Amino acid sequence: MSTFTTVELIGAPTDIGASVRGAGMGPDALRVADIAGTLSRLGFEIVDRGNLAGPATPWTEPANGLRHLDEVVTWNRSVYAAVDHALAAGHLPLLMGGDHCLAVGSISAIAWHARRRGKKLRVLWLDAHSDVNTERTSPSGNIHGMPVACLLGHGPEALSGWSGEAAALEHDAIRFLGIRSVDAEEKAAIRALGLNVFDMRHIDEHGMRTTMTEALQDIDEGTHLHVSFDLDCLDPDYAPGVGTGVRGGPTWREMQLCMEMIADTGRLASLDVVELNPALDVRNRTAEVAVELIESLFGKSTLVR
Ligand code: 6HN
Ligand code: MN
Ligand code: MN
Ligand code: MN
Repeated sequence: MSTFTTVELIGAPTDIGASVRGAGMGPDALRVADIAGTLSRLGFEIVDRGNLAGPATPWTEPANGLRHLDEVVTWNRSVYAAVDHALAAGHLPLLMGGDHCLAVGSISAIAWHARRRGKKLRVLWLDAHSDVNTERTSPSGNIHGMPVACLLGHGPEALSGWSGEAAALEHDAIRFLGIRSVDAEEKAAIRALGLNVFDMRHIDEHGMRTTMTEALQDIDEGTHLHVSFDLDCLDPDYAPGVGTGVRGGPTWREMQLCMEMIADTGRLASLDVVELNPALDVRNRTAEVAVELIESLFGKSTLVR
């Protein structure tokens, strides 16, 4: 379904932006769940770049509202370079996190390439959380709650401007899906910035099909479509292996439809899979569910017709 023939797997084994340990084991859990074999059976060439190296997580308290800022910057620099390299080679980068702070490096590199190629960048942010905190609003200081603010040009300076523009994303380039845990000041930011949020109430009332039709409404031939898939988007009944799970998310089947409708656009050009925490998982179930969903995202169809 994608115009890409080669998928490049990039492992970023770190929990540097979180305060729960374990997301650093995400890349290998996805490999154990056979992410490479699954995508190759769909007809893609797979290049596994292995795991990036980076600083250990020091587990210190936040300083000036930011936990582990220097290490978060270092990890994101490596992610930026790896994603940039994959895109330059004409490959589809699949970032295996790691926690969600890594989307700063990933999406900044993608925004730089999309702009150079004259593509319209659209990002689907599949998450229980809106991740739009800043060092001034965050209740935790955890940078995995801030990547959207960074990409919109409102985050800490050290994580801003990486795409070559003040903001990697225009406020209307990102659509949030599955949101159900938003801090009070994040709500104010969402309103002030005019962000496009399809929260759980919206999915409950309109269903996944209508919601996805709305979320994908302006995707066309000129679009670079990026999916930033935080596994806590799913209901924890289906995806227990996450550090900040929130009840009341989409079911396995609803999430499958979401992925199938994205695949149908034929515009998927890059992907982050983040927040998988094998230390909290049950027999690698969440990694297996992730691979099943990624399979649909890359065009496996359950349609019989
Ligand atoms: N994630 N809003 C909370 C915070 O600490 O800022 C939770 C963030 C979770 C982030 O799951 O990617
Ligand atoms: Mn997230
Ligand atoms: Mn989340
Ligand atoms: Mn704007």
